[in-house]
Amino acid sequence: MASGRIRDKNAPMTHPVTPLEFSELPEAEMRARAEAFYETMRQRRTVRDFSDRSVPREIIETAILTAGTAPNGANHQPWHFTVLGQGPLRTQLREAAEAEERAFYEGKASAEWLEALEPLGTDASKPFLETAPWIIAVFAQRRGGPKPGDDRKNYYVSESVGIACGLLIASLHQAGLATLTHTPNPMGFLTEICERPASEKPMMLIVCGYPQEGAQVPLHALQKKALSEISDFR
Ligand code: IYR
Repeated sequence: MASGRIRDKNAPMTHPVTPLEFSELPEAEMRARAEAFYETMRQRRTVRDFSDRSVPREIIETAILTAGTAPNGANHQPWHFTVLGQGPLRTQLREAAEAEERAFYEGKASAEWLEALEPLGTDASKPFLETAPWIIAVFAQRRGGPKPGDDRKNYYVSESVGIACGLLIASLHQAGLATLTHTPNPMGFLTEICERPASEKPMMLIVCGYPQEGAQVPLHALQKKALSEISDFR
């Protein structure tokens, strides 16, 4: 009888396996590393004013590789990242996004939504779409599979892509860069600008670079809920 996840050596092997590489840390070091990571991550800010200073492409590539390590449905890795450097596509992107944002702020958004956004001070103007050195457009693939070119159903697509975006943002922050998660709504224009298939859903833009000198952040964004408010232990 098989017990738990440990393979019975006499059972026929259904899928290839390899020994887990796992290095256990001394408890003091576990605590210190968890604290240090929290200290790093709590310094992350969503930045809306970007400098046009360049950032090496390799940092973006490594962050995307990091995003690609995210746990995901059946290891189909249902994501695609289109990276837009500075150039004419950015003007197109800005014009298309600002048109949607104007429609949002000038009518589509409910009064409740606009009220929720007030403490952030956002409006339809998105100059960072042209200034920031890199913009990563994230697409979710409803179909795909574990290998490039597969065409099978993907599973837990939003969850998988959401986790990948979290890792991407954490990697860029850890590398010393500022980011902005931007979600113009609707985002259909990204399919065309990035030349992606209609079967992929544009999920978000991750704007990345250095903050503009004198950049400010809304105090509202610094208010984080307490541990007791976001968790319970039973
Ligand atoms: N997409 C708009 C509105 C917006 C919505 C939410 I929810 C935010 O957290 C921030 C902005 C914009 O980018 O201005």
